[in-house]
Amino acid sequence: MQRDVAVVGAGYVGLPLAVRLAEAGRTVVCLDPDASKMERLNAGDSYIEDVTSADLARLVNDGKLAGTTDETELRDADAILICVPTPLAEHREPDLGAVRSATAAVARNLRKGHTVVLESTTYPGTTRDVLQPMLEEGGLRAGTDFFLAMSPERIDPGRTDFTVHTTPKVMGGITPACAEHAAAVYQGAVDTIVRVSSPEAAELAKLLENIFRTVNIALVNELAMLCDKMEIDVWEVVDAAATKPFGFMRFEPGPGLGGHCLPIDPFYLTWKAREHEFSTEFIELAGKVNGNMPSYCVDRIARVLNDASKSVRGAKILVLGVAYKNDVGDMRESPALPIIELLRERGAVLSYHDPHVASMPELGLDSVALDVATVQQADAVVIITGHNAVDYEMVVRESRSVLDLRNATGRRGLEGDNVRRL
Ligand code: SAJ
Repeated sequence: MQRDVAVVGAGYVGLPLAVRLAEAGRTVVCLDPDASKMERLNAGDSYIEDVTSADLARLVNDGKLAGTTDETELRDADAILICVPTPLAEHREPDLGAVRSATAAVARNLRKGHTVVLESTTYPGTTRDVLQPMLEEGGLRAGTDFFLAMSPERIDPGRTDFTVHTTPKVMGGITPACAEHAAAVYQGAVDTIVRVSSPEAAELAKLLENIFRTVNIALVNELAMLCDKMEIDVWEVVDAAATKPFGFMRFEPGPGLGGHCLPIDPFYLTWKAREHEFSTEFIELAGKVNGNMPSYCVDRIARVLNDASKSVRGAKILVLGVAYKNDVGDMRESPALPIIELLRERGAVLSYHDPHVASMPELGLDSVALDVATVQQADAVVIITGHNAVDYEMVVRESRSVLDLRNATGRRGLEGDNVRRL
């Protein structure tokens, strides 16, 4: 069946993109190796928080959207968008395995007239040096027989103020004709398309966006450690600096850097820069500072217990919030994991409450109910992620000690002699 667009990889990036394109009138097929996900998609049963089953079912029933595990369906699509993960491998080098297998599937089904767009976050040169040769192996040429471009995804799970529709889309083609054809795929589905001169510019723009965040988060994390020594409230300092209406952007200290983007994307550039004998100092320093935050926070917890004449060994510690950021259930690279492991190594007895994470099988823990008894039994309560669906007023009232790593209490006006903050 002929379709306008095929989306390869129907995860937290691919599915919302496919839904947006279908809502904009395109006929879309999602190709994903996970048959259970494709069955759920075809049944109108969403597996992605940002996509409602109602919207999905409507588009599927209208014949606008379908899921498949059959790569030959790529042949009948006019455009193919690759939205697969780009993790780091064992030695923190890029792992393009998913990108290569997706590209190989596209190459096996490539035909004249196809437009192929890479959306996955990656180092500059991936589209030209990895995808283009693979796609041209069969004899077709990018720019004349088919069209190849890069347009980095900017999906922020859970965000509602900016969506696929309203977030500007950066687009760089191997040739101008490639850029033209790729832009046409998104025209009408996204409000703004920002053309850049090459795929490399598009690849690097996305990395800059996320490196900018990791470096600035590391800056405030370093400041938090200095403020602790200087007995200055870093949260008050950040609040004050953030009153500057220009030339400043608010970042907050925390227990470390989690998620599927920030801890990973910058090291794609670090790896590529080495080819040019270039060391990305800011990225590596930020990685060190942010990577050190979990052990720094464990030392702060030990100090809180020590102030109550308690040792870490045998202390009952209740962790509030283990997801990588507020109000999501995603655990990827969450700093809660190393913090809990380090506390356990020192002999603490851990429990946690997270309204978005029912269990942590890798640690053999289930989320406990947050009630007065649970809070009172803890020698210390540690707020690692400041979810909104937590009764911080009760926590402050009933806890012996609270170490708040996110200022979840302070921003709610909750103070107490038993409360310490990062
Ligand atoms: N964090 C801090 N302090 C801050 C901001 C974040 O410690 O001031 C921590 C968070 O707790 C989390 C990690 O950093 O552990 C990453 O947080 P994030 O707000 O950057 O959220 P992400 O990882 O979901 O980043 C996504 C990215 N989106 C894409 O890559 C398309 C990022 O580019 C967005 O800027 C970000 O969402 C966003 O703005 O929400």
